[in-house]
Amino acid sequence: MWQSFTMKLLPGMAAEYQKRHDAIWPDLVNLLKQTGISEYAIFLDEQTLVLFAVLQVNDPLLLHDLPVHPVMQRWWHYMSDIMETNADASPVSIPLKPVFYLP
Ligand code: RM4
Repeated sequence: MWQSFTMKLLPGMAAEYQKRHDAIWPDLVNLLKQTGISEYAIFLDEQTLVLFAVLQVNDPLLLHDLPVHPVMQRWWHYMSDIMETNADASPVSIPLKPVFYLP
């Protein structure tokens, strides 16, 4: 099933955000794949700095343990200087409601 959410980039960080994702850690890719995630894409609204994320996940329950995994924690801390984050360094994230799908 599809999951979608927004995050927020800090001003002036678009190039750095792109660079870090171009060099995404193989460990993190493995973790996301093992969690059943595929077709994960993130788009940037350059006007508002809203990051729109969309991904496919086999079983959303598997996402439960992702936030506490050491690799995820390390990535979130690494990204926390260029994104809006919560106190635990996770990105401020707003889940989006599905309203239309054309298969
Ligand atoms: C994002 C953010 C998300 C992560 C992706 C790969 O910038 O940290 O939580 O899933 O990177």
